[in-house]
Amino acid sequence: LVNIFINDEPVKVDKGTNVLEACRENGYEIPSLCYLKDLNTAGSCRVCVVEIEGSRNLQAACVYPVTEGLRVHTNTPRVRRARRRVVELLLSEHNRECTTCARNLNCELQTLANKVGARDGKLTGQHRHVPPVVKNPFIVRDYSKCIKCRRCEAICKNKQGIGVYSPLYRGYDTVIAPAFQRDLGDVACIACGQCVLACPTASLTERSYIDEVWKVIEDPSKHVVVQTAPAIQVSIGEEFNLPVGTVVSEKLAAGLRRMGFDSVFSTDFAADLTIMEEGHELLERLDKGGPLPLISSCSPGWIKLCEHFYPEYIDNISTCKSPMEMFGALAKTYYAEQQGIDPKDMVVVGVMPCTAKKFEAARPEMETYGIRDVDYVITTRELAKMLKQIDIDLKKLPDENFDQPLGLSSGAANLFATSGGVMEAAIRTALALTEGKEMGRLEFKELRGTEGVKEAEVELKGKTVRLAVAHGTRNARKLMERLKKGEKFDFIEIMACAGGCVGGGGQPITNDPEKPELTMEHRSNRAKGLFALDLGKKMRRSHENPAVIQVYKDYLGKPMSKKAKEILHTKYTA
Ligand code: HC0
Repeated sequence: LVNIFINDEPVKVDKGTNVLEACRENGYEIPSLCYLKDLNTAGSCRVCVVEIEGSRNLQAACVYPVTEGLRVHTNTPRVRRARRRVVELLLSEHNRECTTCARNLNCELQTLANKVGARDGKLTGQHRHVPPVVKNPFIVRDYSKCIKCRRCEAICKNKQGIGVYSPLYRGYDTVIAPAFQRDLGDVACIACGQCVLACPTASLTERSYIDEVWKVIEDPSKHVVVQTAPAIQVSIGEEFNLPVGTVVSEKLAAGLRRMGFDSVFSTDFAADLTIMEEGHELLERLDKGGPLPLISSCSPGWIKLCEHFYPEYIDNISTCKSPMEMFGALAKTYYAEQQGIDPKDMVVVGVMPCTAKKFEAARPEMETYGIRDVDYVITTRELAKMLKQIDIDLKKLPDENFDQPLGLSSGAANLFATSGGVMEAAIRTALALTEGKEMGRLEFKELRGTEGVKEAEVELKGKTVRLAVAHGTRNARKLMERLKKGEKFDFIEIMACAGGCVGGGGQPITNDPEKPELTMEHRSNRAKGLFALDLGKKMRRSHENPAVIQVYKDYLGKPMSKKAKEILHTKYTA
């Protein structure tokens, strides 16, 4: 520990920490815009300036290390004036359409301007008025709102291990963008949206489909089916001031019904279906000797990573469509047939914690018998906005069930949204199927938790099967490099975002400069809600789901049947 003085108060802080962290730990809410703990310490925004005794200039607290006896002053008139001026300068070139902005009331710059009392009277610089770039189906870039904090660059490079952003040009003309300022859809971006989570303003936002979804809901000629991903039930509560990880499945069903969706289902049902298909695919590949390892296919960011960086492993990816796509395909075939609805009049909307799901829904591979599987994907944030638009406070809604049959799910399905969950669900079923009886073991703690790459072994059909789980593409790349060096695994789960889908780029964004939503702690708290859901269910294995059993009986025959392959499987080409 190191002894320092903050505003003349003696405190002990960890050696190696910076002044910003030291102050925050001791109750001083030093503002920041560019700083992200362990990810971005550029010291570029200068809003965290403090006075350090013995130093002539004000210092950026985020890059100033603590040393024995250091004396810091956080609230002198000079500090207050400087912070206010810095924010006013940022505002002087910022597109200040705050009232109509996607991040209105949830913008760190807006909050900070209010906090430091910025009024911007005299500083009317050259505002940027370039229209937002709306070229791809997942992320919109608005350069007129970029404050060049470079958090997007830091998270993409340092956390995801990709690095599509860098600063281009100089001075006022500087932009943080992909090389040659190409669109994110034209570079190796995997659409994960972690940059959207990190952006303090609305310079990066999801491509919103709110208006399109209201339009189809209002169209009486359309039967609009909504499916919500497993992660939504433990995260949307945050948008309504509920504690992180609060399970709101039943209120979610009630809210969606009140929005006017014709059928209110859950992607979790299709997660169970995925286990049936992927479990059988694994057993088939183990029997036939490959291609192994089988690698999970539900995370579209991971698929994109594989296509860009590891095309030689495309055949290892499971041919199963993701649960979201399986759901859409089944809704427009089986369910449409059951209900006597022309699939052309059915619209499937996915509510996902993920921006890459918007990309996935638009992929040419994702259609069945010439009809698109999923028509629109909206994020957790977009759904919360829509609910608020119609005056719904989610926490005050009554509990209602999802519609049947595509709304029923096992505890295993709920786990899909957490890292290791797909693997745990698959192993539960694979063990039970190969042993010919229900196996006692349900929980695989070695596949849970925050470790970047997790490994385990199970005995399947008298064979030792090596399993690996990676989350966050930086960790995924480490695992893929091990494969390239010749390490052997049989089954791998990869999720593009740290923590799995609970940490997706479409999840709630706080206005807290410490960005808790980027931390594993926050994401693990969301996952706790899913583990509790699983634990509370009688039905904890996917193959026990009676709705899934019925679909096979009525329609698909058996897993990996010709029909199942036509509807539920696909093939990627790099
Ligand atoms: Fe996921 Fe999924 S678990 S990818 O994270 O597999 O987005 O929540 O919906 O499709 O089920 C996201 C979450 C899904 C899919 C499921 C899988």
